[in-house]
Amino acid sequence: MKLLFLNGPNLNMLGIREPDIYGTQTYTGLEQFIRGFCRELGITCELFQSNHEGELVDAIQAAYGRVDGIVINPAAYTHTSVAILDALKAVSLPAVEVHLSDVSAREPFRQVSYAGMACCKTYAGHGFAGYRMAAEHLLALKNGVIGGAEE
Ligand code: CA2
Repeated sequence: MKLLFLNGPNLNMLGIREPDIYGTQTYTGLEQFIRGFCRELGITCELFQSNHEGELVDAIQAAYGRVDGIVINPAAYTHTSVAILDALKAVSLPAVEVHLSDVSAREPFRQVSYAGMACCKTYAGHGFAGYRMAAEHLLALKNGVIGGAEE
């Protein structure tokens, strides 16, 4: 089981500002957290963060035929990027959307998720734990414990 973890713009700034919304841990802390639970779950992981929409699209395309699934926090591009939505649709890999904060309880512009339209599941408001929940969901999907049409 190999998963690609993608993080979008400004997530490299975690822990530096807005700790009330995004917590106090840094992006390096998030990387360590992801690598830690992947080791525990027997998942091979690739991590990529970019502040550039096209680089995220490139990373999704490059995942085609190489990984079993994608965990993506597109950050602000969640709410704007048809390009990321199209890339996720193009590779047709199982994908799960993650948000550190509970976007459903924030500003109206955060209620729309383009990327989410190509994802089989969304975890929002669970902080770092959402990434693990997403990986466990993709693992269960691969192992046939749950079905793809479940939600
Ligand atoms: O809750 C999430 O994970 C978000 O994807 C985070 C994005 C935001 O635009 C989405 O609506 C929800 C923001 C990324 C991180 O932004 C920071 C801003 C200041 C300091 C640290 C991080």
